[in-house]
Amino acid sequence: MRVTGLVAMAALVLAFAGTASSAAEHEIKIKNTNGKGKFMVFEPDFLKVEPGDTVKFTLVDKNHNAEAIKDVWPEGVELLKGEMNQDAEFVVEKPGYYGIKCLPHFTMGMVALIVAGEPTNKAQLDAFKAPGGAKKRWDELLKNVTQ
Ligand SMILES: [Cu+2]
Repeated sequence: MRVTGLVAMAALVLAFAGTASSAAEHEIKIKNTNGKGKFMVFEPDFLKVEPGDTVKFTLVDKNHNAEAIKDVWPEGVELLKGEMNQDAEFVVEKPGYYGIKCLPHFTMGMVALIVAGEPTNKAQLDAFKAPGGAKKRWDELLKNVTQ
């Protein structure tokens, strides 16, 4: 009787956890400008998500793409590789820091950072050196991350 009760309770807890953690969808726009003097932008350029969520990149302006910064990407998760002039999306399969770049505008600072759950790849984040003009914006993004 006692065991049956425990099993029933465990089933209830699992059922509740299942509904509570239903995956969400997030959108990042790919744009030429944010309208406030910032050019070549992902908007938003910082997102907090949960593992299992989907992140969609919507192309607003042409001549951009969205793809993984492979040095800041959890091991074992397929690298995002959006085509030029296309929307893109990926499922955030694991906790971690996910770096995003637009390939043609990477060095101009067209970058984004996604944090999922409790990241385990902080070492990647610490080791990564953003190139050229991306450094300033990348450093701004890092301020969102609790040290
Ligand atoms: Cu771009």
